[in-house]
Order: sequence, then C-alpha cells, then structure tokens
Amino acid sequence: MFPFIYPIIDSTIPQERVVAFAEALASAGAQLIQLRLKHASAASICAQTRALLPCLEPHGARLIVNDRPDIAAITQAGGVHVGQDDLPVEAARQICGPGRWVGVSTHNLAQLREADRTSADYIAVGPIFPTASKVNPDPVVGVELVRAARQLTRKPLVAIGGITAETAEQVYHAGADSLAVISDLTQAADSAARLRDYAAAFERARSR
Ligand code: TZP
Ligand code: MG
Repeated sequence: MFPFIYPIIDSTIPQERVVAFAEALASAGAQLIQLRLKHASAASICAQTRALLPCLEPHGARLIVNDRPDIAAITQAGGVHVGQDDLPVEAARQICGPGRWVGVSTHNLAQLREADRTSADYIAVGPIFPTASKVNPDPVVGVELVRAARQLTRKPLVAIGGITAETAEQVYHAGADSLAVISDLTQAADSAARLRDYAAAFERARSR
C-alpha cells in the first residue's frame, strides 16, 4: 500500500537537525519523506541527501529529492519529485532509472490527466488549503479537486497544501492515498506524535 503520510523536510529545519527530524518521523512510521531545499546549492542538497539515506534505510523509508533527478540518481535516493516547471516526468525517469520513483505535482484536472498518461509513480494535487510554505502557490483547489482527481486516475494520489492533522480525515475521505505535509509537522512541538495523529485520521477515514 502507498504510504499514508508524506512528510516534506524544508529549510525551516536547520541543517544540523535534518537527520534527527527525519529519523523521528521514520521511527513514528513515515515510509516516504521528501527533501525540499529550494535555495540550497546542489552540493548541499547532495550532502544532505547522503546524510539522510543511511538513517532512513533501517526503517525502510524512501527518500524523495525535490526538483533534482540528477541528485536522486547520483545519491541512489528513492526518487525525485518534479513540478510543472521542472524536467518532465519521462526526462526525470530517464535520469533516475526505473527503480526510483518519479512523482509529479499538478494543480488542475488538465495537468492531472496529462500526468496520468506518464510513467509517474504518484500524482500530487494541491494546494488543497492556503499554504505559507510555498512561494507563489497556485490557487487553492480544495478537497473537491481531490474528489475529481480520484475519478480520473488510478495512480496513487497525494494531496498537499495547508493540510493539518485536524483536516486530514476529510482529505483522505475525498480520495487521497497520502498527504504531503510540511508546516504541520515541522512546527509541531512533537512531530512524531503529530505524525501518529495522521495515522489515526487515516484509520477513521478508512472505517467511515
Ligand atoms: N506545493 C503545494 S502546497 C506546498 C507545496 C510544496 C507546500 C505545503 O506545505 P504546508 O506547510 O503543508 O502547507
Ligand atoms: Mg519543483
């Protein structure tokens, strides 16, 4: 089954705390984690990816590198996530090879239909709610787009943008396989406990 929660580590986590943060999330059950460093150098993204991989490996957690298929390939990370302005999915796939995941962001049904025709391993859709974690976010799409997306694709569907443990249940219920979350986890006093709240929301949505 596709991992129900997809924490994203961004630059609000100080570099020296990235490994401990990821380790805590993986220990609490995160099986899919993204490193999203928008303003870091290639050298820094590469180094932080290399630092994370051995700590996630014992947990069987997959590390996805944002934007950079070259870094995902060279570090043998678990995959890459590309947006609409990044390399297209098949180009990223060529760089990464068949074993690594390629995920793609979409913001409307047209993009979703197109992503569905690619070899993408999952499709992200959002922002579901307003978000402060992304510069110039696309317009808010609401849970309605998750519902519509669910009818359009059988690929794993990841909802993103402004999601909290409080809103998680409704997003799962709308058809999301997984929720990609930044601030609700990075700003939590106890991120591992917060992650377990998502597990509970997932179970509630499933048993509705
Ligand atoms: N893409 C759409 S919204 C978003 C990205 C990367 C940011 C999500 O962060 P948060 O803090 O969970 O709203
Ligand atoms: Mg990108």
